[in-house]
Amino acid sequence: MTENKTVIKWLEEMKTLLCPDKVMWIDGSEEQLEDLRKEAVATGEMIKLNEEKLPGCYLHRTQPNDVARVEDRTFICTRDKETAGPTNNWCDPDEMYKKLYNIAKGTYKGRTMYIIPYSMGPVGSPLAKIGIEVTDSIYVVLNMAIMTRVGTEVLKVLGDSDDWVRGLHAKCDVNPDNRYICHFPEDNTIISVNSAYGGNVLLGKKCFALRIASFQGWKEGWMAEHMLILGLENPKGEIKYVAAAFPSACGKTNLAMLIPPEYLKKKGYKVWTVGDDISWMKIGPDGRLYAINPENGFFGVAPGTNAKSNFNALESTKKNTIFTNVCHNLDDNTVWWEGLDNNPPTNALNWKGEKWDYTKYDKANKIATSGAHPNSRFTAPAKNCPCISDEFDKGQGVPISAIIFGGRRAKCAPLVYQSKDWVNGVFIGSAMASETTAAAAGALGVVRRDPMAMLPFCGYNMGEYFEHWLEMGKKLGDKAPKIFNVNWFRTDDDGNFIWPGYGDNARVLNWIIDRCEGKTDAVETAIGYLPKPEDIDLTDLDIDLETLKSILKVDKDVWEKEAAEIEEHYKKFGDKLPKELREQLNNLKANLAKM
Ligand code: GTP
Ligand code: SPV
Ligand code: MN
Repeated sequence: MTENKTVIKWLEEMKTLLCPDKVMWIDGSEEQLEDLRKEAVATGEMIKLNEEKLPGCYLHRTQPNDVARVEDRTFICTRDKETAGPTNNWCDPDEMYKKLYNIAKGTYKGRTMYIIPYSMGPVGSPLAKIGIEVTDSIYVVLNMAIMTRVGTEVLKVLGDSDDWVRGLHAKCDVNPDNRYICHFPEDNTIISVNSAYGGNVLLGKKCFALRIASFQGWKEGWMAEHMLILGLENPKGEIKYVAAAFPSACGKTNLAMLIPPEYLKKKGYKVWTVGDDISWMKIGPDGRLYAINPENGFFGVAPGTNAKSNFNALESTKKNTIFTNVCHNLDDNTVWWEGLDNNPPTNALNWKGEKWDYTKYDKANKIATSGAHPNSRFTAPAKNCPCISDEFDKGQGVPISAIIFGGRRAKCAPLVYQSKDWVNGVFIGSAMASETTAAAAGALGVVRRDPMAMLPFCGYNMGEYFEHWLEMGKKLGDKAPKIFNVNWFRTDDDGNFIWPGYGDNARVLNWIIDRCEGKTDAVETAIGYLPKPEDIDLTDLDIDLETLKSILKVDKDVWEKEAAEIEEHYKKFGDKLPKELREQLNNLKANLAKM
């Protein structure tokens, strides 16, 4: 398949280590993928779904102990511990290679070693990068073939270059006590053992496109971010692009594909999706920031996805999609999840493959009683998406007008506000917090600081990462995107969301774009510029101005507590915390004191 000496050498090492019975290069052809699907169905690894209702779709279940990313078993292995920084698990690379090679040794015996050459970003794009993943899982091959561009073409583009990311995945016996997701950014290498779930094993995604790529971006002067990218088209047909960073399961896929409310649709507003999870951004020849989506598909959260909340995501899943850990409707061999509709199947298997009784569903104990796992997912080709952007496949990137941060905050952050400038925006991103979700193993609903939604994904010292953001701002100067913060998740005293969210978030996007174009005023507050309440259009909504005001409120006491928590959060970074951010915190405190 290739004469690239660096590739051949590494693959020889892998073969010697793993001892596969067979070796198969993934060439990207439909015939080869179809053979693999058939094989996976024959072994029970995947279930073929109803060909009429869900053509080309499959269901896969992972082990019940292997259903989400495992942050406590994710490591950044750099020679110097300081390089990994205070927010990552660290281990000495030599020690970790030894440990992982011991775990993986001989585990491909009786199995096939699949070699997947893949491109993150359109093949040949100046912003794209190449990886090779070896795996013993057909599920991984088939998912990678949706999520990335795989095959022979990629090797042609690579030629004899050594600029590619090595990825070893070995399922082993899926033992959680020996599960490790390890990154060696100084060697462009990823090793993942004892898992077979999504973000742990589709090595192009979080492992490469965020952890390794953020490190590369730091060294090479670009950015790899946990951001969706969308284009908002106005009635004149102009499209403005924004990138938004929200933590896992906080609404990126939903915002990326939103359908504006009827009154805006009628005027001619429309959203085009460029990406729903990851953004690679580089300064273009005109000095603006350009973004590509390095992925080729969506690995989206299934529960809550329905024709009303996210029509475009649901449409994307109707063909050639792999469902993981959803509920299996045995009556018509289709799939179901909580929030799809109000008709749970009566003859069904839950995400563990057990007979499921929907009447026993208990919201307080979802893992045990739900049909679909709360972190169940669909892997759908991007080209299925009815609103996929024309720019998606082009590879030169789209110019970003605004960067938006956000998270789940029941009380603190207002619906939307704008930073005073880039440095203030970096401060807002660095101080971001959100309630934890089912996307990672661990406690749910706990507020944690998640800077730029990158806490689990930054491949180096987060203090240096903040500095890198500040540096990018200096290079961008007055061409820098404007930075905003949003929060769709403010709740009332009964715990209900106050803002309707989903498609209605277009109302907030419009304010953001208006601000970027200098078309609308704002109110200066202690934390940044807030909208004048009447500037958020409430047409056809049954929210009154008073309710809107309540979610635009900056509460002095709440924010003083927030400032104290940010101070605590900042302590971790020691002398790596850029002094500009320390000044920003002091300014915030001074502004609050004046309130
Ligand atoms: P990852 O794929 O884990 O990175 O998640 P994501 O950020 O793409 O989140 P996604 O869009 O899949 O949404 C996750 C959950 O948030 C789903 O249950 C959605 O229904 C819910 N959600 C998304 N947008 C909104 C919103 O505007 N308001 C409310 N209340 N919930 C939302
Ligand atoms: C996330 O958790 O942010 C995801 C899913 O997008 S995973 O690929 O598992 O990381
Ligand atoms: Mn994500």
